[in-house]
Amino acid sequence: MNQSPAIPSIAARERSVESFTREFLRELTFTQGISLERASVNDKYQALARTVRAYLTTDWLETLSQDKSSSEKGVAYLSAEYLLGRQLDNNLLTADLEDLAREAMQGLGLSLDELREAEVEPGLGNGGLGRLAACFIDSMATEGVPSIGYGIRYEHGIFKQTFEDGHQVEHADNWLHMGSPWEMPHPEMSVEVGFGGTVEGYADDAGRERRRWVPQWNVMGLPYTYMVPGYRNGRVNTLRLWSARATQAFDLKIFNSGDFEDAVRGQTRAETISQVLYPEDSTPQGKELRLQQQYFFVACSLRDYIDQVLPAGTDLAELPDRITFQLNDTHPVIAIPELMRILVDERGWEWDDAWALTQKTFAYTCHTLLPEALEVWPVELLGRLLPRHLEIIYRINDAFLVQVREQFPHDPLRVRHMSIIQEEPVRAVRMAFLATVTAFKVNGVAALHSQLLSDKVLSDFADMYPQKFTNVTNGVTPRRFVAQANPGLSGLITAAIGDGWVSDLDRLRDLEPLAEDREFRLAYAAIKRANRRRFADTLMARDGLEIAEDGMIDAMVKRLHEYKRQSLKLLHIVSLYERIATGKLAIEDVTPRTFVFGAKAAPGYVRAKETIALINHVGATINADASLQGRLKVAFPANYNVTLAEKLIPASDLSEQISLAGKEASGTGNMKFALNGALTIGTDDGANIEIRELVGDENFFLFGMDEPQVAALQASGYSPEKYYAEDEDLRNALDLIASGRFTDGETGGFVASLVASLIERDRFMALADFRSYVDAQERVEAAYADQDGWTRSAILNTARTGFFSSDRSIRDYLARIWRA
Ligand code: NBG
Repeated sequence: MNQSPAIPSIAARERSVESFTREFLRELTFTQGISLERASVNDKYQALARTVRAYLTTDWLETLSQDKSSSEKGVAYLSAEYLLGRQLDNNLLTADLEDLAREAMQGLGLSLDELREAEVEPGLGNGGLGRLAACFIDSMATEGVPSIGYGIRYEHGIFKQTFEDGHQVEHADNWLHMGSPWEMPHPEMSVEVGFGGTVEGYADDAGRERRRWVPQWNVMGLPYTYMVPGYRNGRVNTLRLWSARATQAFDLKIFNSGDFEDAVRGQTRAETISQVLYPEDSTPQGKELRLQQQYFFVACSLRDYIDQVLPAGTDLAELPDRITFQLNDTHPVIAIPELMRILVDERGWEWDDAWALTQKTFAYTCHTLLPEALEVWPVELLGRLLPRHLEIIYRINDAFLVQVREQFPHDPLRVRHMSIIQEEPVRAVRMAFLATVTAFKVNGVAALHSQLLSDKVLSDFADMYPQKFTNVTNGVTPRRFVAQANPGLSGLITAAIGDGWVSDLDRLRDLEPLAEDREFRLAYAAIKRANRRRFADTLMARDGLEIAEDGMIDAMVKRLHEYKRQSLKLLHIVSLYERIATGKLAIEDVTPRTFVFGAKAAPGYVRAKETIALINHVGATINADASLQGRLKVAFPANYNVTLAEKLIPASDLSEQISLAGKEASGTGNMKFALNGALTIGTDDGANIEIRELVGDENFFLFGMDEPQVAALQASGYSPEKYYAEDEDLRNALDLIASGRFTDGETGGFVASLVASLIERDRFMALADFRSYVDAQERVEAAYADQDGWTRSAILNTARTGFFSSDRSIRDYLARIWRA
């Protein structure tokens, strides 16, 4: 056998402070060209990050070569978003380098904590879906799954948010302007991707009718590799993000003729593709550039997988035994016709063989229940940008509809409902249907969600292919969201039950008896307080916001969306304020609380932006009211992101998960809060249901209608006016907002439009659930009055939610989908 030269290693042999220091200085001096004396904080952070990266590299290279020679089936996770958060802390933790790095930095007179604050988080995702992808790649590495994540290296991630007079203002997120030390460009692995043009028919040598796509323009996909270390297990997987470049920097002929702008036009068009992340979550915008992004990254990824990851010469017929392409929502679904095109047009396969293989290769995860969130692409646009792919989709649909007619012979309506092509209001391709028809498995992301997918959203498909549908409840990585974010709690847990929980979160169960141990409760409560101080310091440093020394931290952090019902939370706060102001409630009887909001609104989502403005105005009024000082406070730090979440979640007492039942597919913030010992006030929605089942009714504040009740109310005709008329507190709260009390007397504009939309339409039934919510908040106050009892419940939340580790999600994916 051919022995390849050993991969150079600084890892196992040289885990000493001296060699770490030497590596660090080498990076600073020779890679970055700066001396320690003259280096800025950012320079030192970059050198430190590169040093840590160097320690990971050996294992990464070994993982690559090991996976190449192994026949174990792997996973390619296709996702348009990865909301990674900061990398340094996480890599120090997983590679077990924290102590070494701290000592080495100390030896040089540097502070590790100061350097880690210099990292700009890569915000390459909008919210839950992108953060889930980041948790999943972490867990795939920890669970030892040979896998590769594919996505887009957006030049600009999710926008930076500031407030002006309470209104959201968006700024470009220039996260790369100081360079990213974690990525490695691999230009030699660039891939060319075509767009536009025409399709030609021709006869091949054997006289067979063939089709050939002749694109009109091309771009290059340049891969950037990120390493994804498993938790102290020697595996380091790959995340490969694509950046779009022009195939030709500029047209020399045009340039020489003097038209400089025209000469670089092609370059601009190409590089626009990976310029910016679309900031819409849950409501896709159907823009041409978005489709370009989607096709760009999946075309690069399939090509990369086939040419670089598969051992050379592998017969593509082996594909389903080698890999599953997991489609993270509909964003990468155009990969389906792309694989068909590669097989049929480029490799000369027969259609039926290609289709059989494609159906065994893709699996699809759906992340929504909102009908408006299911992506459709107008036929006109798809045909212009990807003419051959449209032909392929038509052919898939024709064959599929024949099958539907065979199975349901007297049901023309069903055929119409199930067609991959919708006719109204414009002819368009329903990407979720294309994914469902093709994939060998379709999963929802929490038990209720998966059930509603088969019963409602995709019920026709579930009738036809019942065996395709399955559930995998989401999870979160315990490395980032407990071990790293909450070192105090981690230390306490490890002292009590050992450190096995970090990669086997079910072990948290062993904490249960300690809920009855007074010493343990005191220690747990002390950690909460310390986390709270740390969060308060962060808010002061970051936003100049001051919060009270004690009292409850009540947090609602998530994207701003009507279905999530930030407005219901706001009505509760306004109602409290109104009842205190009018003497119905004595301030001494109200639990001191800091209401924390964190939320970005999609820039074009007017109602969501109005809600942000109103929250800020109500907050300003409450915070300025001397009689409420030290009792009630509203904190809405701008630009909520993963970095802030890591400080807020461990400090929180109450977690607000108050979506209208049947609308939140899962939620994952809910899991992070519960693990860190915040009690949930929530509806019977998404993964809240599973949280409540696990922690027990007595440790969870349930309120509101359940999904069948919502459906029944909808069917009987929902009238928000009725609730407004009948509930005095609700009416007073809405009237107070409408009166301009929070908006300097301004009663028109966004105030009027928000109030009217709630009273007249209230699409997500906030008014219907108001009374039940306020009652539940009273139960919260009563429970909180018994601090020791509250801590007991908090401990039980931690002890009983190990199920929500993303390691468990990945094991479920393996058992139910990837190795089923
Ligand atoms: C979101 C859901 C959340 C869910 C995450 C991750 C989209 C389209 N969906 O409820 O709204 O937790 O996906 O599955 O962003």
